[in-house]
Amino acid sequence: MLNVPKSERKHIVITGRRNVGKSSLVNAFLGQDLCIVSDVAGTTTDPVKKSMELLPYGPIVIVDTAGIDDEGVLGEKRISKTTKEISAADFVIVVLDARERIAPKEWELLNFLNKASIQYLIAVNKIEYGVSPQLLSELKLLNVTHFEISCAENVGIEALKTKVIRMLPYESSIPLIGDLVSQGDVVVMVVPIDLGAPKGRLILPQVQTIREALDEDTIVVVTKDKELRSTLYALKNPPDLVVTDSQAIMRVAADVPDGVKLTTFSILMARYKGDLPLFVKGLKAVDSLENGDKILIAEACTHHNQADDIGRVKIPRWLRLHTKKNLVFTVNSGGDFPEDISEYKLIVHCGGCMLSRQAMQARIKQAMLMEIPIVNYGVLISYMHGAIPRALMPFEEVAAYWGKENLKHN
Ligand SMILES: Nc1nc2c(ncn2[C@@H]2O[C@H](COP(=O)(O)OP(=O)(O)OP(=O)(O)O)[C@@H](O)[C@H]2O)c(=O)[nH]1
Ligand code: SF4
Ligand SMILES: [Mg+2]
Repeated sequence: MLNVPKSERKHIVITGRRNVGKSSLVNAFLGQDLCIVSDVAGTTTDPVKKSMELLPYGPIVIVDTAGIDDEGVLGEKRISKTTKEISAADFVIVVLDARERIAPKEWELLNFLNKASIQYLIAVNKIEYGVSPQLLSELKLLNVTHFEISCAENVGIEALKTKVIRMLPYESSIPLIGDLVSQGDVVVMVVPIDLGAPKGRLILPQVQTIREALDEDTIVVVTKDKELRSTLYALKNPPDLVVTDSQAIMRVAADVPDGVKLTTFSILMARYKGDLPLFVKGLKAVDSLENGDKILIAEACTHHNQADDIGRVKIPRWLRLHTKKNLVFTVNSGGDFPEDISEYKLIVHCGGCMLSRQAMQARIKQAMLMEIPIVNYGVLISYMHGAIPRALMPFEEVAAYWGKENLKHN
């Protein structure tokens, strides 16, 4: 299990008010005293993560957090760290004190979990003191799964674990390309080697797509955009699928025969890490942008900036040209996503190849909660180049949605 990277394990986050027994529950889950437990409210200050094997489910990460009712400036910082962990969680356990009714902060938390569609259950702890009848009736009204436990007396922990295992999201490993191809298919991958390409290697989405296509026993032909025509000419039959770098989409679309499925690495990534239908929906916002609107360009890593950098130069230029509006761009790069995104009218995210799916999903969730449209580089570039219907062709449902919406510039 040590071979399973942290980013690919399900994250179970334990949350609740201070002193309710969150750290005690983490220890009970682990069967060891890893987290500090004390009757001083606010003992846990930073998230504590521990990898473990939750049998028979498999490897998970369990996350202890600071209380959601922490106070003062430091308290607020701790709460915002906790919120971040919760947003990125695959599953949340909300710990309540059996003796008390649901407090306002706990109602807020439950509303947040419901709004963000995060799976959770409630653990009512310290039941040896008796369970408050008011709490029980509130829980009944809420209609949420709850478990009565005592960490001190190790009561209900095994049943809670079993329930968590049953409720943990089904591991749907979304393929990059696997479901679009079959054994023996010929897949042409177009990889321009220009100034923007890294020296001596291909970028991660290209490598991953090639590998997955090979795993599906397809015949992979890798070529540059310049040689695409001769490549197609050299093949006995038209290929079953062509995947290109987004920036070459128009040139490539002109060379690939009409009936042949064509898409981009970035659109494959949008589906794999992000949410392709949501990004396509996000395109609606592009044509309603106004002068002075703020756009967040989010890059998940801090790569070396090129003279004609895609996020800093090309996308702002194309968006200004496309909308004919004077837009204001902010670039956020690296592992941290801004906590406050309320000022933006649109988020344009990179492919997120360095992010775990879960972290990418947390960013998407944040945008959805704030009702801010979000797109990714590839989807937006294809749209601005008029290539969206073509690049969505392999994804029937999304293509149908696009067709139905009858968006402008289509
Ligand atoms: N009686 C009883 N005490 C418990 C139980 N679970 C935890 N405690 C006690 O409650 C106190 C708080 O426990 P913690 O696990 O530190 O609580 P926490 O929610 O992590 O608290 P913070 O880190 O301060 O937010 C400690 O004194 C624990 O021993 C339980 O089931 N029954
Ligand atoms: S994480 Fe984003 S910015 Fe960094 S290389 Fe991947 S796609 Fe590009
Ligand atoms: Mg604690």
